[in-house]
Amino acid sequence: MGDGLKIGITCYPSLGGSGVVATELGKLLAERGHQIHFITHNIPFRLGTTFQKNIHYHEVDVNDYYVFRYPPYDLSLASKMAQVANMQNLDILHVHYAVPHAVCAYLAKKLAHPNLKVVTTLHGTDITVLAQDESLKDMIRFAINESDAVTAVSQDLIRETRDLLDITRDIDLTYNFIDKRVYYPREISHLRSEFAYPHEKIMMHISNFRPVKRVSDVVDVFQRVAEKMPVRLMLVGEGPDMPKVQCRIRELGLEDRVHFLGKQDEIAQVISLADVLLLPSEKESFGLVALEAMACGVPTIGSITGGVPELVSHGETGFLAPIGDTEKMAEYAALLLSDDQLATRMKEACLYRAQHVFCNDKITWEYEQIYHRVLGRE
Ligand code: GMT
Repeated sequence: MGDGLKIGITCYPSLGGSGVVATELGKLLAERGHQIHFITHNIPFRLGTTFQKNIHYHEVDVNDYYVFRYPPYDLSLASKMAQVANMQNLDILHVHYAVPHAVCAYLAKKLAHPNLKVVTTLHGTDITVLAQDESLKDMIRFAINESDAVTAVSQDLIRETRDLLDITRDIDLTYNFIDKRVYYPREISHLRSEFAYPHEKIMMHISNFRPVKRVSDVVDVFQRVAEKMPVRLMLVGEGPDMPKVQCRIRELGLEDRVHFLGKQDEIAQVISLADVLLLPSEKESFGLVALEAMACGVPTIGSITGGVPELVSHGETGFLAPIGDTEKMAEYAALLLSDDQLATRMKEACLYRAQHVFCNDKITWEYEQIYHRVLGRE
């Protein structure tokens, strides 16, 4: 096992980019010889079901004694973290998403052996939404200040954390990453013909269809482009705004040109079908799906918000416009989809940027440096 560390990872196992990043990081660290212990209420969905060396899973059981109106998940989690830390002699608890995980890790650290260190990774809404809630603000600030290291997925999120919580401590920037063995342009010509004729271009949106994603803007951009050229829209994912979006598509008479794919697991394969990804979000601290698209050679047209401008290089790997400016986004989309040379140039730039700036080896190494630093083993 050599210099391998023993690392407990806690995340939301069943939804969102933060769970994906935490799980993929755990898998990569395990490949590098670290012992990884997932401490979650369900098996993280990206973990898969096959046996993987160096990966362990510890399920958090919540006590639902009849006096509880709300079973105390946070206490069960903290207690499980401490048990696993002691039983496995963990070096690090790495928690993804501050609420409640960073608070639970603080409690666990008090209960566990004295050498345990806590690393907290902030992902976005744990700060941009929850830290605005006065009933949680002080608790989040406390847990961040008490962590041995804190990382955030974009410069913008670091800035917002400082502004909203008045935090002055160091926060490390660790961008999200993709596994380049999984995310690369797939050979999908056989599939593409199922959705579009050869002369048509494919626009795509992938999200959880929450209001923050502004999926109505996706439809608006698509309608504007469809007036000028033959295009199809593929919508991937599900969520609360889906009925509204379906209704709008019917009102506009666009049903024949829109494909609803629902939730999909093989994202690299699905994204490879697209000529452009649309991400017009109101807020996005990073925008993992735009990175997944970039790694498959697909440019993104997105909004200027949060960490998106740090990820999508305007004019090089996609285009950015102000939030809600669907006219500008449609203009960029039409430009990209009608100029093959520009599309090829952008595809190459996407592949280069994904592999050099956001590749798994680089970011995993950065996390390892942080672990070694907090353990005083630099
Ligand atoms: O907002 C979501 O879609 C879920 C949320 C999460 O906790 O997974 O996403 C946040 O974390 C992702 C992974 O770091 C980022 O790519 C998303 O941009 C961020 N979402 C927001 O900031 C709204």
